[in-house]
Amino acid sequence: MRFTGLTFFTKHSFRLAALVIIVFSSSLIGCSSSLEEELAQKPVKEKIDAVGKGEDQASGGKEDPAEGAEDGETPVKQEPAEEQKPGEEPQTPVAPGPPAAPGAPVTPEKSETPQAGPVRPTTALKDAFDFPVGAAVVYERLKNEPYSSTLKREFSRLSSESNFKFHMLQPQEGKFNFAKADAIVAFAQQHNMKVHGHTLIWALDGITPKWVLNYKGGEKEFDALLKNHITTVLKHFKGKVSSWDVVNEALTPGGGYVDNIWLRKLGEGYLLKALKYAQEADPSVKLFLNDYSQEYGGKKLTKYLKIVDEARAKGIRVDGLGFQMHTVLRVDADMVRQSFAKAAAKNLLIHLSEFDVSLKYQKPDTFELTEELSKAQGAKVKALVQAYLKGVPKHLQFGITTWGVSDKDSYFNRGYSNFNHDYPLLFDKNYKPKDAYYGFLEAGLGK
Ligand code: 9MR
Repeated sequence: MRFTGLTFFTKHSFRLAALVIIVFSSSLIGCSSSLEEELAQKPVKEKIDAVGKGEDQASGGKEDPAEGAEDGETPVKQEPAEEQKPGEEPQTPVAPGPPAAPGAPVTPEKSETPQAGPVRPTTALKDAFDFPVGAAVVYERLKNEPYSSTLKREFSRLSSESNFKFHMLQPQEGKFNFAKADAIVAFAQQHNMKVHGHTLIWALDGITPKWVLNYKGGEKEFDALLKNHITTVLKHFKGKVSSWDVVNEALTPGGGYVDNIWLRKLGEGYLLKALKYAQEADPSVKLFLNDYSQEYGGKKLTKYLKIVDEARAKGIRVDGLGFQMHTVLRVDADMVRQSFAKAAAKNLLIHLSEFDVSLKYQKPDTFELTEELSKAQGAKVKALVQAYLKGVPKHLQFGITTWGVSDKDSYFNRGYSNFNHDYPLLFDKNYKPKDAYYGFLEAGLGK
């Protein structure tokens, strides 16, 4: 029996989970928002990720059952829940919500609008900045218009939502499949874009292929497995992919190590091993540790900076930190600036690696974008990009990557039943630039 995406959720379990999360979140929102409270919302994020993991895992890295569907993603079906069978994915009831920032420290929204008058700048995004402006793509969409022409016109770096992940590149032991990732690289090369690889390891069992979870062996065998995957992938993309997230989401908000197969088999040192193997396989590539909610400062960021010190003391390179920046309107841009500055002070490249500003959080499923919210989003995007420009010295500005291109293809708007009403990105569902786009652009143009 094979699960496809969310097929195992009954309407009942889905609603129940949604209710629990809404009640839980509301109770936090009602309090004055301390950092600890904010971080306590992590379960929402984990559950969201589990949805995605389920989707990808279901395809097992093989041809996606939805291949040929508009965006190549697994469509949502709601079917009766089933018992988990040995070897199958756990059935985590999941309610959607924004991934990282729900409890982020709050500043009152400014009513400032991103554009002063009816005349909008016409510069392409990629031409407004000295660093690459990226978008995370999905292989299946590259042939779609206006997805493809928007990418070519506006962006100078590609990342990928999933096509470079472990389960996609090595779905079965020793059988690497680079076809989709290679196609993304070819598209990028054809259009003069850089490629950022996301991600060699994701520190969560839900996204790790079952063959790895079930792999027989102890430390020595898992060490060899880790080394082989990283070495094979980096050598394959040598000269084509210039930077990598080596490990994604390794830490809990409290700064502990996320439990996962690599931690259990290799101990905390797996993170440094992964960096070392990557460095050995391709010394020219920039190596990142990527995570969410570091932008709000706190224990996670502190721990990453400690890990960087530890790595460097051992001669292991960490070039940069990826701040995902899946965020919401309430986030305080100045506090985010301080987090960037703190990390940059360690001489780390700073990548805003998965930028989007969700609007739907805690709104009903019928939520629609209003002009007022669109303007507020534009102002927030502008403030956050300015925070990046101010907080990160020029030579450490690695770039900003949005997680998708338009609201139509945002991961918020697919795969989640009754959840196609978010507007987190720079382009609307018809690929028309939004206020968020102009906010981003104007920050780059210094307006
Ligand atoms: O957007 C990605 C979604 O399409 C995938 O199904 C999911 C699991 O592979 O991963 C999503 O991307 C995540 C990224 O890899 C890490 N940070 C959080 C992103 C959103 O969940």
